[in-house]
Amino acid sequence: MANKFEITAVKGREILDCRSYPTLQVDVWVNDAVLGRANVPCGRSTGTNEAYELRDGGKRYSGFGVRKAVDNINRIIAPEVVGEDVRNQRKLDQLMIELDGTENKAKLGANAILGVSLAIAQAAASSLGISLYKYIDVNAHILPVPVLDLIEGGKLAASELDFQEHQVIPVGAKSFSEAIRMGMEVYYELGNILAEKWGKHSLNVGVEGGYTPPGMKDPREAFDAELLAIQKLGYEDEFVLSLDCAASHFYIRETGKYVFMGKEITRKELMDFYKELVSSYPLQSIEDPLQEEDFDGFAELARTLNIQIIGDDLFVTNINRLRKGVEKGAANALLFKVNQIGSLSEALDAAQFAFRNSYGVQVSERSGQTEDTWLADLAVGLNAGQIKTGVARSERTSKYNRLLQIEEELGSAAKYAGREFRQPF
Ligand code: 2PG
Ligand code: MG
Repeated sequence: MANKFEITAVKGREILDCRSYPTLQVDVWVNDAVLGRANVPCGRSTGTNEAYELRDGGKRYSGFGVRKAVDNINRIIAPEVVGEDVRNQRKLDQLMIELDGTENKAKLGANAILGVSLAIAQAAASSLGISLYKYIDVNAHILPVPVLDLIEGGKLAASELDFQEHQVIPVGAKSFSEAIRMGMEVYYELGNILAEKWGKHSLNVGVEGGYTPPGMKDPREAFDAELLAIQKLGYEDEFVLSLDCAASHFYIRETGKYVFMGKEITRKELMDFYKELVSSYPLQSIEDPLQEEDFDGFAELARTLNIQIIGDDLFVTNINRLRKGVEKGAANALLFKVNQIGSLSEALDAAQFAFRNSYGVQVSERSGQTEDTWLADLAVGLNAGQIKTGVARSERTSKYNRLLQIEEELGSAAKYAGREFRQPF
């Protein structure tokens, strides 16, 4: 008979993400009785330095199939992991990293390794009879502010906006459940405002459920509409604005310029534009304001703007890139996406390194999500204080619904990050 914590089976399978592209689901069985299951997310507006996502190529699913990764899980990883104690997360992650042997997990696939890594964590928590967030940290109690992407552009929407996400954050709410209610009320009200001014096609949504007003090109128009919705509801003191510019995706490497609102502009002009936005709007956070290799530019913005500057494509949840960032003072927050690095323990290393250096951590979805909810548990488990997981449809709301359960489970121990979202304690 296996011991109570022994991994007795590992099985990968191909499933669909929210965009109907294939992704991985992994089952880890403990003692033939307890199941840990995890789905792997995928990005679209990806950073160049992310770990390798293994796809099959060929005709099947237009090349996006993940049968090779499934095979790597079932034939290469499973035999190594079966028989091990499921609570040894770090040891098992290390084992898979060594089995892969490449710098960026190109052999087995970061998607394959991550799926097993997350399913191991889920299985360990279930074997211990506790929630995943408590398994991550016995002191987990901070409910994150939801960073709501209400108007979409860039690579995630068929709109003309260059910035990817025009977000609102309900920092003035008293609890997570109140924050979600207020955020969604703004979402409905914004829908009415946009439909009236920009036409009913505004209500078509992008990948994360945010609106896509036709003809809207200027991020200030997006902010104005959001602020109007916020004001109409009497919430002007309770919300702040934020952005994910995803600037690598409108950067022209050959010229070193950015194509923004139909014009080629210099890095300096873009940085001046951010200054103007910060002085005219309640803007408190900007993700990826510049292209992914511009550590010096990220440092200058962190020094001069006095708001949160988040590195997503800049850091790719990689402790080595984050270390370089900390040395240079580049940005002051990490976007935390576990599949950018490809194992839970390496992602946790990056988050802890960020905290230790007074960087904020925003736990984030990928545009290709699934109905799985481990992201919510990680946000609370890290006491991160901020989560970004889109605004509407079940692959997004499943995380919010899980956070509502966690808030209930924690009861009076729960604390909403609110205005302290950058450093919740
Ligand atoms: C981002 C994300 C999601 P993707 O840039 O932050 O919001 O996009 O998952 O496509 O990389
Ligand atoms: Mg981003």
